[in-house]
Amino acid sequence: MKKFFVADLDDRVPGEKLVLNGWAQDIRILKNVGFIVLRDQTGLVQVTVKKDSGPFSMLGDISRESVISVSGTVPEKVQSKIGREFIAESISILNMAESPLPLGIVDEVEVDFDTRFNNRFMDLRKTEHSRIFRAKSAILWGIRTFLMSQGFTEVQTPKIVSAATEGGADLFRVRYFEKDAFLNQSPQLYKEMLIASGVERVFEVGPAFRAEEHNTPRHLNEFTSIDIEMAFADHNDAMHMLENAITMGISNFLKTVPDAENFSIVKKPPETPFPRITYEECVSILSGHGIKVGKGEDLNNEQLKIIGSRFEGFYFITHWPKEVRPFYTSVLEDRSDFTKSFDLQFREIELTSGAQRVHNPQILKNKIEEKGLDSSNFEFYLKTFRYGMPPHAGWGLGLERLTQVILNLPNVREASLFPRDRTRVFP
Ligand code: AMO
Repeated sequence: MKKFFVADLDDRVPGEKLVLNGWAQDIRILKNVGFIVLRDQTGLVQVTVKKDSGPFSMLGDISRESVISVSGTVPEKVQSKIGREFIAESISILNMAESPLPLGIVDEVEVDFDTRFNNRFMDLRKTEHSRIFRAKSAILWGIRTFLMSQGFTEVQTPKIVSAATEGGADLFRVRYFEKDAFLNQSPQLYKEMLIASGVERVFEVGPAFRAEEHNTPRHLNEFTSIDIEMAFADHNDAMHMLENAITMGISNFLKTVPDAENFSIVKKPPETPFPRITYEECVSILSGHGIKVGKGEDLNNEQLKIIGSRFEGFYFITHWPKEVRPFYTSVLEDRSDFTKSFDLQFREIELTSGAQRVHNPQILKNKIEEKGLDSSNFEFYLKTFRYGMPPHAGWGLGLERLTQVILNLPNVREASLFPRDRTRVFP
């Protein structure tokens, strides 16, 4: 049905006849001429309706945001502040929008968060909101094509599961016929099991669910996790893969999304390697600020702000203490209190966790139990370690947080189409 987008007008020649479809964002009727600002996913055009043309008399019937189809011609000279113009010959209303609208598209008034997200389909008609998802899609595409080029296979693993991966708390319980099951927090166990299946490099892009009570600008209860796992690799190999994946994601976004460098704070693909700092170096920097971090303690947001202020953009914090890492993380050979793990950070925001994994089944079983989990629930996973499991490493990257930092969005919810948070499971 649709042949041309509004932006295609930029390449058409004067006098050419075509049909444009879209939403009537604004309608103005003067004595001798009328104007419709027509919008589609590529932008805006001023549709000029002359008084002596057929459609002039129907302009008064078109409500804002109605879906219309306009047949007309490309003008000799564009005379519109919008930068694009189209002369209407006939207009048909494909679907009339009700009035008043639940949310204005052109009004400058500040709309509260709940009104926006309760009417998200309308909210996304604003370019400044819809372009976030074009950016997110382009970033993901760049990462995906990079991983494919490195021999990774994209996989899909179950989201209804029987065991926790990131610790026992924060699980959404679901009724699974006569049993209880959970929504998966991470594809962790499955991506590792696939390493045992002989697929040496896998990645997955899928939803992850966390029943976290946090109500912060960084937390969602459902987010998109980009996960990789690679065989015969350590934490350094995984970090290397991550910094290149991020660079390719940003580079694809800047190359393919119109106007990208104007609404992104990242104006060019970051240089690799990203800076690296160890957890112990962070602790000593913080102690220089009079802040004492207890043995094996995680770094909080305020502490990460101090560390983040030392870097321009992305940086890794490596070698976290074993107390703050999950059971599947392997430890340093010479200092077993510390792990072969890393977080990728942008300022104080954590974007990725990753590590080299434990691949010895007995050590893994002990570590599951040390974390207070019941190892019998993990038998399906432990079994895959007993018949030839290579050393392996990987990471999980939150796509909404990555989009948030690249576009400098104040809240991660802006990077989720229909966010799920502590109080919102609608629409
Ligand atoms: P982790 O639990 O650190 O690691 O999660 C990985 C990344 O997922 C994102 N993320 C979130 N994004 C929005 N809201 C949340 N509530 C949320 N929780 C996590 C973050 C985070 O860095 N299995 C490991 C990964 C691995 O080692 O491979 C894991 O899930 O960007």
